[in-house]
Amino acid sequence: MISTGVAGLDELLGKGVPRGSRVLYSLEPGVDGQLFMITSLSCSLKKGLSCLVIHPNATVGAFRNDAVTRCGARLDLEKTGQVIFLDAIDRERIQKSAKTPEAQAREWQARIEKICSENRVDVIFAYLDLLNEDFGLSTALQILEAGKSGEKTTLFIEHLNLEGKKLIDRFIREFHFDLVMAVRSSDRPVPHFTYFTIVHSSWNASVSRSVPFIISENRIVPYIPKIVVTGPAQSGKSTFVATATEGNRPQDRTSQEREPVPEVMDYGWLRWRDFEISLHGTPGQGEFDPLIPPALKHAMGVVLIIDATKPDTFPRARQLIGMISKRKIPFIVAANKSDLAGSMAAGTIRKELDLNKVIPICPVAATRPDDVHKVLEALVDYITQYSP
Ligand SMILES: Nc1nc2c(ncn2[C@@H]2O[C@H](COP(=O)(O)OP(=O)(O)OP(=O)(O)O)[C@@H](O)[C@H]2O)c(=O)[nH]1
Ligand SMILES: [Mg+2]
Repeated sequence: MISTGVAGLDELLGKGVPRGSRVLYSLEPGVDGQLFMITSLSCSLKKGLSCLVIHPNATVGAFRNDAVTRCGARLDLEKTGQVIFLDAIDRERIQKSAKTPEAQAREWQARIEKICSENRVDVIFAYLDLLNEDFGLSTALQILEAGKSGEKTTLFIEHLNLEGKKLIDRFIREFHFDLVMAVRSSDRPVPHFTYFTIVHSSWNASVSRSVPFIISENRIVPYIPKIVVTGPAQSGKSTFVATATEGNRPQDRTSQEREPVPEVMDYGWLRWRDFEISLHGTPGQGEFDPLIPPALKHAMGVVLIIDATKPDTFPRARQLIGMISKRKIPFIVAANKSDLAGSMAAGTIRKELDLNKVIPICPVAATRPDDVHKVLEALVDYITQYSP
């Protein structure tokens, strides 16, 4: 397997992409997604793989500067003989020596074939846009395929997608890419939030995922800016937030990345697997009810905590379910205090709360870290589900 180096992505794919795959990073205009390609390149170099970078838009020097700025000190293209470049200067030479587009395409192909036959090339990182402009999509891809004569050469391509879903479909159906990743932005539930979306994976058809992320300190960080923890009074909300965030020091996110939290609310931050998550716990008493709608605004998911030993609090729980459902926020029910005698079974709770079968109900004790993490896992799984 070849690691993509992107936190969260390798794990979803099953340790990376199989050798010999063709991978597309499809960037939506206006979305800062260039770090995906650079991260994968940097990761391949660190693993000692030999790489060919095809970057007709810029010179090697400009590419290197840009990569180092984006990637911090982590990308060292200088010292190794591990990277070969075809850059803007090569493009200029090809344009001078071959007059027609057909001849130029043949020249590109010949150069790539020559490099790949004279050197070991494990991974090719290619920037598609200018080749696409010069020769059209099919020919541009054919040129890049020239380096893949070795079955085990892996090809990563980045392009700026100006045509949307129609073009993504072509890469899947017409050009049979193994992995198609869209880096896109969405306004729901959080304005301008960016996601990386596995639109297609040939070796694992079941991974269709969309992961919210931010770029922090030159890294791609899967990030869920807001999960709301709510429920009737005394159900265990504060306990849940405290257990979930135990041992995690709050990260200083800028105010743009995280909204201010009223003092009566519980706030906690945690790193879970590759995700950073912030939890916002609402107060239980009815007097704070006006805080709940603003708390639910821009929430990516909700944990509804109920006390499974107190059916008399269920009418309040139903009221909260109404508020969450109205906003179409993914939510999960944590049936708390399952450690106590007389706690109700999930099936009974489902009936009492009139809950649809798709809503998960987890019996938990909010005091136990394992239980709390099980709830977060189920919710993150739910939040990142994606149907193309
Ligand atoms: N046995 C048991 N008790 C729990 C559990 N979780 C919370 N409690 C207890 O339930 C009571 C309420 O817990 P909190 O976490 O303060 O509940 P809350 O929902 O934040 O309460 P309010 O903010 O006042 O609405 C406390 O006495 C907790 O110790 C649990 O898993 N098992
Ligand atoms: Mg509380």
